[in-house]
Amino acid sequence: MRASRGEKHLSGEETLVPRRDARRTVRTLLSRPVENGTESDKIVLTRERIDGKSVREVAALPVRSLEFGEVGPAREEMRSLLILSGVSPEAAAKGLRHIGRRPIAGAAILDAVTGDRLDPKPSKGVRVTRVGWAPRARAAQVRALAKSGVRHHRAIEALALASKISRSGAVAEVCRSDDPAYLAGYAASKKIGYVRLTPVKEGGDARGGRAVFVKRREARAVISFLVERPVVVDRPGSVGA
Ligand code: PML
Ligand code: MG
Repeated sequence: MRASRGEKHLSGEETLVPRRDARRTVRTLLSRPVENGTESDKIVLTRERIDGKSVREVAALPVRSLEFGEVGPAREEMRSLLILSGVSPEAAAKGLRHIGRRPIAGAAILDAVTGDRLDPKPSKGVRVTRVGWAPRARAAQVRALAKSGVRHHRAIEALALASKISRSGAVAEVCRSDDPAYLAGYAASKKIGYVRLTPVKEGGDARGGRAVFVKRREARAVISFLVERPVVVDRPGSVGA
Protein backbone atom coordinates (compact mmCIF):
# COMPACT_ATOMS: atom_id res chain seq x y z
CA MET A 1 0.00 0.00 0.00
CA ARG A 2 1.25 3.47 -0.83
CA ALA A 3 -0.48 6.66 0.23
CA SER A 4 0.44 10.02 -1.21
CA ARG A 5 -0.70 13.59 -1.45
CA GLY A 6 0.20 15.19 -4.75
CA GLU A 7 3.78 14.16 -5.46
CA LYS A 8 4.52 13.65 -1.78
CA HIS A 9 4.89 10.14 -0.34
CA LEU A 10 2.92 9.86 2.93
CA SER A 11 3.06 6.24 4.00
CA GLY A 12 3.52 2.72 2.77
CA GLU A 13 3.32 -0.82 4.03
CA GLU A 14 3.84 -4.35 2.74
CA THR A 15 2.77 -7.69 4.03
CA LEU A 16 2.49 -11.33 3.03
CA VAL A 17 -0.33 -13.38 4.54
CA PRO A 18 -2.14 -16.70 4.03
CA ARG A 19 -4.90 -16.34 1.46
CA ARG A 20 -7.69 -16.63 4.05
CA ASP A 21 -6.39 -13.46 5.75
CA ALA A 22 -6.12 -11.40 2.57
CA ARG A 23 -9.42 -9.51 2.85
CA ARG A 24 -8.92 -8.51 6.47
CA THR A 25 -5.37 -7.42 5.68
CA VAL A 26 -6.51 -5.20 2.83
CA ARG A 27 -8.94 -3.45 5.20
CA THR A 28 -6.22 -2.92 7.80
CA LEU A 29 -3.80 -1.47 5.27
CA LEU A 30 -6.39 0.90 3.88
CA SER A 31 -7.07 2.25 7.37
CA ARG A 32 -3.42 3.13 8.12
CA PRO A 33 -3.13 6.56 6.50
CA VAL A 34 -6.17 7.71 8.47
CA GLU A 35 -4.70 6.26 11.65
CA ASN A 36 -1.52 8.26 11.11
CA GLY A 37 -3.53 11.46 10.96
CA THR A 38 -2.33 12.21 7.43
CA GLU A 39 -4.69 13.19 4.69
CA SER A 40 -3.81 11.29 1.54
CA ASP A 41 -5.47 12.09 -1.77
CA LYS A 42 -4.33 8.83 -3.35
CA ILE A 43 -3.94 5.28 -2.02
CA VAL A 44 -2.55 2.56 -4.28
CA LEU A 45 -3.00 -0.98 -3.02
CA THR A 46 -1.57 -3.93 -4.91
CA ARG A 47 -2.70 -7.42 -4.00
CA GLU A 48 -0.63 -10.18 -5.51
CA ARG A 49 -0.77 -13.98 -5.31
CA ILE A 50 2.57 -15.60 -4.50
CA ASP A 51 3.61 -19.14 -5.27
CA GLY A 52 4.07 -20.81 -1.88
CA LYS A 53 7.04 -22.80 -3.15
CA SER A 54 9.15 -19.70 -3.71
CA VAL A 55 8.74 -18.47 -0.12
CA ARG A 56 11.80 -18.40 2.13
CA GLU A 57 11.13 -18.80 5.85
CA VAL A 58 13.35 -16.89 8.25
CA ALA A 59 13.51 -16.17 11.97
CA ALA A 60 13.05 -12.60 13.19
CA LEU A 61 16.20 -10.81 14.28
CA PRO A 62 16.74 -10.62 18.04
CA VAL A 63 15.48 -7.30 19.43
CA ARG A 64 17.03 -4.89 21.93
CA SER A 65 15.76 -1.45 22.93
CA LEU A 66 18.00 1.41 24.03
CA GLU A 67 16.58 4.55 25.62
CA PHE A 68 18.42 7.85 25.70
CA GLY A 69 17.65 11.17 27.30
CA GLU A 70 18.28 13.10 24.08
CA VAL A 71 18.60 12.73 20.32
CA GLY A 72 22.37 13.37 20.15
CA PRO A 73 23.59 10.30 22.09
CA ALA A 74 20.95 8.06 20.44
CA ARG A 75 22.17 9.06 16.97
CA GLU A 76 25.78 8.60 18.05
CA GLU A 77 24.95 5.05 19.18
CA MET A 78 23.19 4.41 15.84
CA ARG A 79 26.38 5.43 14.08
CA SER A 80 28.52 3.13 16.28
CA LEU A 81 26.18 0.19 15.65
CA LEU A 82 26.51 0.66 11.89
CA ILE A 83 30.28 0.78 12.13
CA LEU A 84 30.25 -2.33 14.33
CA SER A 85 28.24 -4.05 11.58
CA GLY A 86 30.91 -3.31 8.96
CA VAL A 87 29.83 0.07 7.53
CA SER A 88 32.60 2.67 7.08
CA PRO A 89 32.34 5.89 9.13
CA GLU A 90 31.89 7.88 5.91
CA ALA A 91 29.03 5.67 4.66
CA ALA A 92 27.41 5.65 8.13
CA ALA A 93 27.41 9.46 8.14
CA LYS A 94 25.80 9.55 4.68
CA GLY A 95 23.16 7.01 5.75
CA LEU A 96 22.29 9.05 8.83
CA ARG A 97 22.01 12.17 6.69
CA HIS A 98 19.70 10.31 4.32
CA ILE A 99 17.25 9.32 7.07
CA GLY A 100 17.11 12.94 8.22
CA ARG A 101 15.71 14.15 4.90
CA ARG A 102 12.27 14.42 3.35
CA PRO A 103 10.95 10.85 3.03
CA ILE A 104 10.92 8.91 -0.22
CA ALA A 105 8.79 5.81 -0.85
CA GLY A 106 11.58 3.23 -0.68
CA ALA A 107 14.93 2.46 0.93
CA ALA A 108 18.14 4.09 -0.25
CA ILE A 109 20.83 1.57 -1.20
CA LEU A 110 24.26 2.82 -0.20
CA ASP A 111 27.78 1.53 -0.83
CA ALA A 112 28.93 0.37 2.63
CA VAL A 113 32.42 1.77 1.98
CA THR A 114 31.90 5.08 0.14
CA GLY A 115 28.24 5.80 1.00
CA ASP A 116 27.46 6.39 -2.71
CA ARG A 117 23.81 5.81 -3.72
CA LEU A 118 23.56 2.63 -5.80
CA ASP A 119 19.82 2.34 -6.43
CA PRO A 120 18.71 3.31 -9.93
CA LYS A 121 15.96 5.81 -8.95
CA PRO A 122 17.21 7.99 -6.10
CA SER A 123 13.95 9.95 -5.87
CA LYS A 124 12.06 6.71 -5.17
CA GLY A 125 14.53 4.26 -3.60
CA VAL A 126 13.82 0.55 -3.48
CA ARG A 127 10.59 -0.70 -1.92
CA VAL A 128 11.15 -3.82 0.13
CA THR A 129 8.12 -5.93 -0.73
CA ARG A 130 6.82 -9.48 -0.36
CA VAL A 131 7.50 -9.88 3.32
CA GLY A 132 5.21 -10.75 6.19
CA TRP A 133 4.75 -12.66 9.42
CA ALA A 134 3.42 -16.16 9.81
CA PRO A 135 0.35 -15.47 12.01
CA ARG A 136 1.56 -17.52 14.99
CA ALA A 137 5.04 -16.07 14.96
CA ARG A 138 3.53 -12.60 14.72
CA ALA A 139 1.29 -13.19 17.74
CA ALA A 140 4.24 -14.53 19.75
CA GLN A 141 6.42 -11.58 18.74
CA VAL A 142 3.68 -9.07 19.60
CA ARG A 143 3.42 -10.65 23.09
CA ALA A 144 7.19 -10.65 23.61
CA LEU A 145 7.50 -7.00 22.52
CA ALA A 146 4.53 -5.95 24.67
CA LYS A 147 6.21 -7.47 27.73
CA SER A 148 9.10 -5.10 27.17
CA GLY A 149 6.73 -2.15 26.69
CA VAL A 150 6.80 -2.01 22.85
CA ARG A 151 3.23 -1.94 21.56
CA HIS A 152 3.16 0.08 18.34
CA HIS A 153 2.40 -1.76 15.09
CA ARG A 154 5.32 0.08 13.48
CA ALA A 155 7.76 -1.96 15.51
CA ILE A 156 6.38 -5.33 14.41
CA GLU A 157 6.19 -4.30 10.73
CA ALA A 158 9.69 -2.83 10.78
CA LEU A 159 11.07 -5.97 12.43
CA ALA A 160 9.72 -8.13 9.58
CA LEU A 161 11.29 -5.83 7.00
CA ALA A 162 14.62 -5.73 8.83
CA SER A 163 14.59 -9.52 9.20
CA LYS A 164 14.20 -9.86 5.42
CA ILE A 165 16.80 -7.18 4.69
CA SER A 166 19.34 -8.89 6.98
CA ARG A 167 19.04 -12.06 4.82
CA SER A 168 19.53 -10.19 1.54
CA GLY A 169 23.32 -10.03 1.70
CA ALA A 170 23.15 -6.42 2.96
CA VAL A 171 25.84 -5.34 5.45
CA ALA A 172 23.47 -3.30 7.66
CA GLU A 173 20.41 -1.07 7.69
CA VAL A 174 19.32 2.06 9.49
CA CYS A 175 15.80 3.51 9.74
CA ARG A 176 14.00 6.43 11.26
CA SER A 177 10.24 6.87 11.07
CA ASP A 178 8.77 9.71 9.04
CA ASP A 179 5.82 9.84 11.46
CA PRO A 180 6.32 13.15 13.32
CA ALA A 181 5.01 11.59 16.54
CA TYR A 182 7.08 8.38 16.40
CA LEU A 183 10.53 8.96 17.84
CA ALA A 184 12.06 5.46 17.72
CA GLY A 185 14.41 4.29 15.00
CA TYR A 186 16.69 1.30 14.63
CA ALA A 187 19.95 -0.05 13.31
CA ALA A 188 19.99 -3.68 12.20
CA SER A 189 22.30 -6.33 10.82
CA LYS A 190 23.00 -10.03 11.21
CA LYS A 191 25.76 -9.08 13.59
CA ILE A 192 23.91 -6.75 15.98
CA GLY A 193 20.31 -7.93 15.47
CA TYR A 194 17.52 -5.31 15.59
CA VAL A 195 18.49 -2.49 17.93
CA ARG A 196 15.74 0.07 18.63
CA LEU A 197 16.86 3.51 19.74
CA THR A 198 14.72 6.28 21.26
CA PRO A 199 14.60 9.21 20.60
CA VAL A 200 16.29 9.53 17.21
CA LYS A 201 14.46 12.75 16.40
CA GLU A 202 12.59 15.61 18.01
CA GLY A 203 8.77 15.43 18.10
CA GLY A 204 7.05 17.13 15.15
CA ASP A 205 9.79 16.26 12.67
CA ALA A 206 8.34 14.53 9.58
CA ARG A 207 11.71 13.63 8.07
CA GLY A 208 12.73 9.99 8.01
CA GLY A 209 13.74 7.07 5.84
CA ARG A 210 15.60 3.81 5.51
CA ALA A 211 19.14 3.21 4.23
CA VAL A 212 20.53 -0.22 3.37
CA PHE A 213 24.30 -0.59 3.14
CA VAL A 214 25.70 -3.13 0.68
CA LYS A 215 28.94 -4.29 -0.86
CA ARG A 216 29.02 -2.49 -4.22
CA ARG A 217 29.43 -5.64 -6.29
CA GLU A 218 26.41 -7.22 -4.59
CA ALA A 219 24.03 -4.27 -5.01
CA ARG A 220 22.05 -5.78 -7.86
CA ALA A 221 21.58 -9.14 -6.16
CA VAL A 222 20.51 -7.46 -2.91
CA ILE A 223 18.00 -5.21 -4.69
CA SER A 224 16.43 -8.11 -6.54
CA PHE A 225 16.15 -10.09 -3.29
CA LEU A 226 14.53 -7.12 -1.51
CA VAL A 227 11.96 -6.54 -4.23
CA GLU A 228 11.25 -10.04 -5.51
CA ARG A 229 11.94 -12.78 -3.03
CA PRO A 230 8.93 -13.67 -0.89
CA VAL A 231 9.97 -14.01 2.75
CA VAL A 232 7.83 -15.14 5.66
CA VAL A 233 9.07 -14.55 9.18
CA ASP A 234 7.99 -17.74 10.87
CA ARG A 235 9.83 -17.59 14.22
CA PRO A 236 9.85 -14.69 16.70
CA GLY A 237 13.11 -13.07 17.74
CA SER A 238 14.23 -12.91 21.36
CA VAL A 239 13.53 -9.59 23.10
CA GLY A 240 16.27 -8.42 25.45
CA ALA A 241 17.43 -5.28 27.18
C1 PML B 1 8.18 3.33 10.37
O1 PML B 1 7.32 2.50 10.22
O2 PML B 1 7.94 4.50 10.16
C2 PML B 1 9.55 2.89 10.82
C3 PML B 1 9.56 2.51 12.24
C4 PML B 1 10.95 2.37 12.80
C5 PML B 1 11.06 2.00 14.27
C6 PML B 1 10.27 0.80 14.64
C7 PML B 1 10.42 0.37 16.09
O3 PML B 1 9.80 0.94 16.97
O4 PML B 1 11.13 -0.62 16.35
MG1 MG C 1 6.41 4.95 6.88
